[in-house]
Amino acid sequence: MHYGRIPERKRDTWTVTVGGATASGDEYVFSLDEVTALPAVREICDMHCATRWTAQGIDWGGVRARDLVELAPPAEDVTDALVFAEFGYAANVPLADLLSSNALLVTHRDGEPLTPERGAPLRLVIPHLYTWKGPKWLRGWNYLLPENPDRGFWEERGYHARGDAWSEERYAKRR
Ligand SMILES: Nc1nc2c(c(=O)[nH]1)N[C@H]1C(S)=C(S)[C@@H](COP(=O)(O)O)O[C@H]1N2
Ligand SMILES: [Mo]
Repeated sequence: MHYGRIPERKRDTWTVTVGGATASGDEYVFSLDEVTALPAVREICDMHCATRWTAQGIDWGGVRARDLVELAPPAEDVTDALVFAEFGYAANVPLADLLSSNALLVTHRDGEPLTPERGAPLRLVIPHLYTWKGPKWLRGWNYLLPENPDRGFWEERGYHARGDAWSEERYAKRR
């Protein structure tokens, strides 16, 4: 389930851009081959959508998001990332969650390449966060400094900045 269209862009022209407050100040652009050259990992986990459905035992294959963070490190003060997809979908993800060993840049499901519908060629999966924190058709992220107000698609509409599924962090608190 997602908002909007499914992109048709080809695998060989797909890039992943890491920018915003990087340590070097540079923006990094990776080809899909560079991303998938990172050590392969496979992980079985559940998906929790904030609208209260859960899908159990999904078998994801990909690489660790933290391995890409290592190639494109954030500046010292960075607390969060705005992770974005093709066509403007984006989600706020705390850096600590992006660095968790379970945070995957997924290319496969059940051992097969992702289908376009499921986010091909690349999607972010962070199992302990609500699924809206995992953009399908991932195009990269921007590191955010604490004073940076950039918000994702759902965060802009009142949803939680972290979105931990086990603490049921669906909505941002009103002040
Ligand atoms: N690009 C993009 N990624 C997205 C979304 C979206 O609207 N656009 N929806 C999110 C939400 S709310 C859910 S529940 C899951 C659904 O993933 P599925 O289609 O594999 O079930 O995708 C997430 N990733
Ligand atoms: Mo969702």
